[in-house]
Amino acid sequence: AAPVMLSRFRGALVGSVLGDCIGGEFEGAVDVPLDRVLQHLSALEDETRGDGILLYSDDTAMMRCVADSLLTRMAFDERDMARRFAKEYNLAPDRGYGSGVIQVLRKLASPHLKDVFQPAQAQFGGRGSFGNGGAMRAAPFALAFRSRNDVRKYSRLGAMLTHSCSLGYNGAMLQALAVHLSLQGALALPKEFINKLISEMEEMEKDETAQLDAKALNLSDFPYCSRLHRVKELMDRNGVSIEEVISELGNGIAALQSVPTAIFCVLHCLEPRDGLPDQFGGLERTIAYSLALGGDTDTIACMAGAIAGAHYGIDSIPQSWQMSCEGVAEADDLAHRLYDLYCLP
Ligand code: 8NA
Ligand code: MG
Ligand code: MG
Repeated sequence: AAPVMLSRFRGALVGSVLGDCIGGEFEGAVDVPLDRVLQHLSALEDETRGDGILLYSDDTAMMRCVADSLLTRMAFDERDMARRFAKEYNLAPDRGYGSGVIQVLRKLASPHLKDVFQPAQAQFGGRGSFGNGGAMRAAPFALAFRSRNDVRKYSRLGAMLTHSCSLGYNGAMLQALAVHLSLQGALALPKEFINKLISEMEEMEKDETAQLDAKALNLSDFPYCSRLHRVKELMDRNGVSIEEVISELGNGIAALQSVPTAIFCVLHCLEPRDGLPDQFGGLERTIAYSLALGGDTDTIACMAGAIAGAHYGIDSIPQSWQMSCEGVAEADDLAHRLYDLYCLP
């Protein structure tokens, strides 16, 4: 089983980087025809293409900070992780960070800061960010910790360094748990996979803070659970259109409008789909489909890529795609090292 698990670890982090790099092309686009997606993807196979390597964005920059911190400290250390976020932002501020999170990253750079969770709590009039920036970087938590309890606990805390609204950190936990289950092969039974995630989120959304945040934002109670129920309905429906997926699940920068969407992309693409090339494997289908939804394409493809990569493994990822994206070798190295950490007795 060991080589299978290593392949899944590598698939998760490389899949995440590919989604970010390849998805960047359509970030913020309202309407992305499938033709354009397939054109963009087939250009990756052309070694003579002129426009060079596809760069990664904030999603990968922060994911690397999470992985580096967990590896160096061999545990979750909030001060170390916060310092890495701040330092990375300072070195490369133009990676496409959300306009709110930049203020947090600047405050985290201060050596006088006592409580590293405080800057995030001050965001948006004290409500905290509900953006998907905690979720986009959550995959390494699933690779660093064996116990599901630890994955829950530390993915939540890791997200709270920038996203203190429960919609933000609960989205990050959902993403980490989806990767955790996928690493264990749980996508072999898709119905059970989604049911497990629903019962996980039921526990989290019982929380009083989660209930209050949902009310304050005019959302129904148990917002993640209700989205995941919609995912389940869409899984059962034949010939579901892109428009339906966007209107039922969303494609935006809020975690609530993108984490369940990414999970749906993975589930929907477990089988061949009309409009996607027959020669595509599941990971290629998942990334193509995520891009065709438009909206926050880099982040949705990054999250879907991590979950799908954990399921299909590194060998499912075309070499030409890997060679077209910045940061793939580094992500692969982090995955190897996280695997060694995971295997420690
Ligand atoms: P963030 O914490 O700055 O949140 C992103 C945005 O969500 C904010 O700038 C606000 O507009 C809005 N927002 C979040 N919380 C609240 C709130 N409580 N009240 C009102 N508005 C709120 O950044 P992040 O780290 O969560 O990043 C999220 C996304 O932004 C990522 O996808 C990242 O790639 C980036 N990004 C997205 C686009 C795009 O067009 N989709 C463009 C550039 C950057
Ligand atoms: Mg980004
Ligand atoms: Mg994005």
